[in-house]
Amino acid sequence: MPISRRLVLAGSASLPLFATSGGRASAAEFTFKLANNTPVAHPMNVRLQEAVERIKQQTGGRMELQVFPNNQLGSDTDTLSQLRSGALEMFILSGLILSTLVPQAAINGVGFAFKDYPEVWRAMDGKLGAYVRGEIDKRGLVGMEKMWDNGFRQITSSTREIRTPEDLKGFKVRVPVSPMWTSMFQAFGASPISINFSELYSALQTKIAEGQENPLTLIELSKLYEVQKFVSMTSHMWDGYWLLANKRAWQGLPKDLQEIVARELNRAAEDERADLAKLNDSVAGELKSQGLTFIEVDRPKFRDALKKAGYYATWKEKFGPQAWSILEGDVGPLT
Ligand code: X2X
Repeated sequence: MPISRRLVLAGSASLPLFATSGGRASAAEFTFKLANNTPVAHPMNVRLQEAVERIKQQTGGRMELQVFPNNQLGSDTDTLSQLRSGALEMFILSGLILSTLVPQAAINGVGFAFKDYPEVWRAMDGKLGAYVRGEIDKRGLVGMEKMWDNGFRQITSSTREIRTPEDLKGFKVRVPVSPMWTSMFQAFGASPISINFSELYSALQTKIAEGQENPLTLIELSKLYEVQKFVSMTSHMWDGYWLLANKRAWQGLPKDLQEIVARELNRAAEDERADLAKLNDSVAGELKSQGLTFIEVDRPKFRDALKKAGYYATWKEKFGPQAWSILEGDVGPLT
């Protein structure tokens, strides 16, 4: 295992989830592996584990899901390849990273598009989500109906304090591997570096990147506060995860099992959303006590900077009129 991954894993307090089901022969008729990038203690993995139990019970043991959290099967980029080839049956992946395969899946990441969670869920549980799922389907994958929350993203730094868009000029910021992220931080005049989440902690520790951006919950659970000093509350985009299945694997499941698996995973996603909504209220206090300095910013100024740089015009063009009008139908005019 590369050193950087060992560091990330050493940062998580618990054992891998699959330890509970591994190490013995499975009696199940169907076994799916399900990967994700969040730490074991993240509500995603807590709620997945509950869904695993419910699915096992409701299928009378015919269906077993084995959960691999924390990028245990590899970086997000590698894991997406495994999902496409069928080496892996299920993967929970940010729509923005998925956009390297399904370009329209980046649409929820348009900067400052959503003002709050009610607006997010109305869109993603409604027309916009259905539209993206249709695009996912065209690429040989299946997207479950309910997205999982990652959150509104905030910028952290170990060097400078980001207070205004100008402070981002030349800022060496790690971004996930996705054109949407690179383009946004280029529009701010920063120097974005694409790095997978599995390499993030060490990239910050060794100062390959000065900063990064993630929701507060992940900053806490991945212990990024150990290697960062400041957090600027930009909420510059909302990021969520699609629960994806390899289409051949999914179609190989009998209909009754498909129904149970989809229902229970969708229910787990809704539970995870509620967990994160609660955590949002408490996690800032914890991060402060761990030494992170919070900076409140004037968000419209950041949005104006993107507008001036032509960011919205570029993405309107890339997504095309159909997708853009669905998004604007949910959030109001963007350009
Ligand atoms: O890679 C990230 O920063 C993360 C964990 O937030 C995503 O999955 C996009």
